Amino acid sequence: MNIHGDLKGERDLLLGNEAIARGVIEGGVDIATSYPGTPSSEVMETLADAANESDFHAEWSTNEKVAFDVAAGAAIIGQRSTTIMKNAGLNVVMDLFNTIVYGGVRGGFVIVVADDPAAHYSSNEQDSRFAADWAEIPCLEPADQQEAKDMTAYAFDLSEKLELPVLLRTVSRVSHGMGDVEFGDVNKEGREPAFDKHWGMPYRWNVYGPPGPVEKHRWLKSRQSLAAEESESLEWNYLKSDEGGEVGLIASGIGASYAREAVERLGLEGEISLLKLGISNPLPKERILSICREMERVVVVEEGQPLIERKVGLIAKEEGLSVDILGKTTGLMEDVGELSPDGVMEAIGEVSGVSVFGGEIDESVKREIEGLVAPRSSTFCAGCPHLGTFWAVKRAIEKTGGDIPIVNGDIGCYEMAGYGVFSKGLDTTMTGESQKYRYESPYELIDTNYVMGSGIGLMQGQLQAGYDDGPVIGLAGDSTFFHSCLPAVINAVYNGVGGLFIILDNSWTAMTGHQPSPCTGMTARGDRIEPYDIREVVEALGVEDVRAVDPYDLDKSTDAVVDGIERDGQFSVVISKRECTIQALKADEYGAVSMEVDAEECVSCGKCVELGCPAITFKDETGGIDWNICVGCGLCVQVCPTDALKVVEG
Ligand SMILES: Cc1ncc(C[n+]2csc(CCOP(=O)(O)OP(=O)(O)O)c2C)c(N)n1
Repeated sequence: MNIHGDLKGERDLLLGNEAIARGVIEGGVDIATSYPGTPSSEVMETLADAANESDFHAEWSTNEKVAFDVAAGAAIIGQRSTTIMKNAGLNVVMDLFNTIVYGGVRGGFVIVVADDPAAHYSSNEQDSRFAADWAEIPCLEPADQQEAKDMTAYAFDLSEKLELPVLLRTVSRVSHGMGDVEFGDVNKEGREPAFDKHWGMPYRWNVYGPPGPVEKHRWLKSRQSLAAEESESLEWNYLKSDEGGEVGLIASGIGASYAREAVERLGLEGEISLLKLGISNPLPKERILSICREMERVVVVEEGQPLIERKVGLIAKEEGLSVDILGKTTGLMEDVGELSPDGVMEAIGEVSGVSVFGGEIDESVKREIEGLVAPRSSTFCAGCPHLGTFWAVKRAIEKTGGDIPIVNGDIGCYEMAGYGVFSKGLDTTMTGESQKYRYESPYELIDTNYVMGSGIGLMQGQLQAGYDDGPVIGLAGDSTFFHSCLPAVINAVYNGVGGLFIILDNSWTAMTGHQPSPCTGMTARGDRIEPYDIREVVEALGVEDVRAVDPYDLDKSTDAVVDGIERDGQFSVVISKRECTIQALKADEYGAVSMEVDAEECVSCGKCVELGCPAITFKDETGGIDWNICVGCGLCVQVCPTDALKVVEG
């Protein structure tokens, strides 16, 4: 996709994230940083491609905090910068995010956050718009792909005008939806980096320098009236008003697209007033009042928690208006999960007294489709090295006496070892004792999992608290290791805790679409560099007990995990290293092999199925192989207790 250069007036069908990337380019960006995370990753993927042709720096940073700090550093010296992250990434940047605003920025600084209502790809459904309120900075919310591009480009101007970072909040349906986008001008103003220590305020870029944080907070407050003026005249806030109606709509972001569609489907065009908002902070108070003064009931449609709804309620109350503000706080719409066009239509229909018939038709189609599609969860790929690691962990736990292990997982492809898709009849009785559960598939192995880098810390807490009913393990992938495990490894060494930490090094940030990790040996722009060797890093951090194994060698991997578990009281690390199968296949690293199943030898024990490889089939009580996806890794051969499975070269 060519999105760089002078394309003014041309149109293309773009993914929302590509549109944002084009907006970044039109905004005249100098520095763009990101850490991968669905649904935001395509923004940097698109920018990294364009950066080779254009004059700006683009990088995948080690984590979102580093990405944020790098971009902020450039903005302080007058460069236009952007940093892009998924919802969870915003939690990682919170410290500087909430503090840089005390002196603001000189070059436009645009923070792009892709939220994920309905948690399609995320650990939570957080509504990142609240962060903009918290930090007292503007938050723009595009309703479609065109707005995504236009608002991104404008956000740089707004940021420079206010001397504050601007948050652009997108959601999965905008980022991953496609729309027709008309390109605009590229801002070609060359900006030379320049540093002025006392730019408009003494010690502008040093929050502790006089006049200190409180006065700098006062400065931040002083920017709010200018932000409010901008909001009042923002071109993406507009009112389509109906003089005589009783019901009004206030809708923001993707909610505005659904609301417009609902009005059309309900045949209410020209009969209902709609205030479409493109900003959640600060709100255009006068525009809001103009609709609230006229209407008896106002429905607020927004993606996420009822942030605008509550603010509108307050604005109306302060003004002494008797209008009813309806939405998620009143139960008209659910405030978990994501909005849907049908759901918004039902809500508007209910308040307007218009019956909704489209919903029933959709339900029957849905049921028909559900009947046709087999229910499936995500699965490991055939030949995934993580399968070998998990088999080794399972065997090692059994070998070391079983007990009641705690396997603290983390975020990456390996998290599937906690999806529990085949779990049946779980007993959830609450007792005060540790409970032992049998597990049959690798999808039941991970016991705790929350956010990136937390597994190794949880492990240390359990050990420091004296857990001794079984082995305690933490695990993480290579990208996650560099993202947020390094301080926790130092913590383990320094505080003398035990536990086994397994690093599943497949050399890529695989789960988010194979972006490079520091182990890949490649930058965002495709330049080759020396990859990090995790063993060297871990040893340099002071870990004495380190083993590196190939997860395709199940015996050695199991022995390494057993050794790690048996190092009672000593922190040990096992690095399970083999390149992600998908990348290895691309590089043609697998020779031609085939697998044989000897039906005579197969005793139908099902062990091969337990491995969890999707290439294993089990038909007519005999293990078998799906030749279309098998890569000939040989893991199942090692698992089969009767030698019924064999790899045949050639
Ligand atoms: C704070 C945060 N940033 C980004 C993500 C998106 N994300 C999910 S898994 C993952 C890392 C996967 O890489 P790795 O740990 O190497 O495991 P792999 O998928 O390669 O097995 C990332 C970046 C996230 N969940 N949280």
